[in-house]
Amino acid sequence: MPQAIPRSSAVRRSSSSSRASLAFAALSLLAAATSLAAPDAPAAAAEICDPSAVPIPSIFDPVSPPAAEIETLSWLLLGICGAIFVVVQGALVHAIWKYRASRAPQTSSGEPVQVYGSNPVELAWTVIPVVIVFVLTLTSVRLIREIELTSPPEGSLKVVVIGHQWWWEYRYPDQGIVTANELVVPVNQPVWLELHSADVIHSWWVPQLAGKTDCIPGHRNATWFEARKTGVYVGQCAEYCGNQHANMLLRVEVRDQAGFDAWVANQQSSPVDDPAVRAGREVFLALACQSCHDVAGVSDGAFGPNLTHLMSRATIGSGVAPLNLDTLRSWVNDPQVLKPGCNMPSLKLDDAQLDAVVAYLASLR
Ligand code: HEC
Ligand SMILES: [Cu+2]
Repeated sequence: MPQAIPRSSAVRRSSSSSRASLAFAALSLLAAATSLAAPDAPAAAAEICDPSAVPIPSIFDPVSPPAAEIETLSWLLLGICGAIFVVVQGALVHAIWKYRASRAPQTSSGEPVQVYGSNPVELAWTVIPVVIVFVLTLTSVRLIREIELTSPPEGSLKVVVIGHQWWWEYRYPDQGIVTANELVVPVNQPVWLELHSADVIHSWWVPQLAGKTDCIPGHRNATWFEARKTGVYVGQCAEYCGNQHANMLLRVEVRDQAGFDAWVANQQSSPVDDPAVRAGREVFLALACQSCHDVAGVSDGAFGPNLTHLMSRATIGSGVAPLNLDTLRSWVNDPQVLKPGCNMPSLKLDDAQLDAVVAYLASLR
């Protein structure tokens, strides 16, 4: 059984390929969902779902203290339940064998001898479960107290998470950053998440970082994690929230401090204003795009994802496909192809408009 990981020490670097089979199947589900949903979409989805590209989200490969403590408790639970299983099944097999009909002492009526009441047995099956439940209660309460903090850990980065049907909004109030779908954080710094919802209940769950926390309309929830290893960690919306629930990928990129600072500086910069793509910006402003999307200093729609630094993201449509010119064009032409049922309509642009808008969006680095 792995050791509990103290907050200050490095998280065990396990190569978890042998445990990958235990990992939950979010990624393969995602792969299935996207390929079923999008028969003629650009060949794109496979890349994100390639386990060699992103680690399979597994509670057995924690890289953050809350996730590590959950793993420890899970092993304890599995151990106790496994022992109960062995004892109960063992007693059952033993009884079946020992008291089989051909060997049982028979009474004159042909019935086996009936035995009523046994103090030792009744005591055993009362006291032992009470002790087990007591131990599990205490360990669970201790864990909840440790990982469910009521205020941010010292020195934490604050991020507001807003669940939308069917994408994630991330706001960094202290940095003045608003972005979507991809959370970027520094390694070895606590991250304090404040979770909200714009519509229905969603649930934020990146198994390698922390436990599930719901995003509830009209209610503020909070959770935290501290990634101890750089890399990309993924998860899924964990509360059914409508038809594109399966396409709310959670993607967290943990960077070293310099990489994070560079990301922050880029996000804080004004959107690129390239004269070569002004025509596209005009189309963007002339159509309904601007009423749903925010591009800092250009438009201030708030219904859809912020597009100010769209191309700094690796995926589009909350992980439904990698972000590149093909998927971007397909998306703007008709988002319903890649993500059927999503809340962006096709605005039926003609080819010239489409070229112009895509060129404009592609400039938003
Ligand atoms: C009715 C509101 C609405 C309009 C109008 C609209 N969008 Fe969207 N857009 C959305 C929503 C909602 C999403 C998120 C969909 C999802 O991922 O489920 C989105 C997603 C996007 C994305 C992907 C962003 C990302 O990071 O995944 C791009 C790019 C985009 N829209 C561009 C446009 C352009 C260009 C136009 C105009 C031609 C436009 N949108 C018009 C609501 C709108
Ligand atoms: Cu959701």
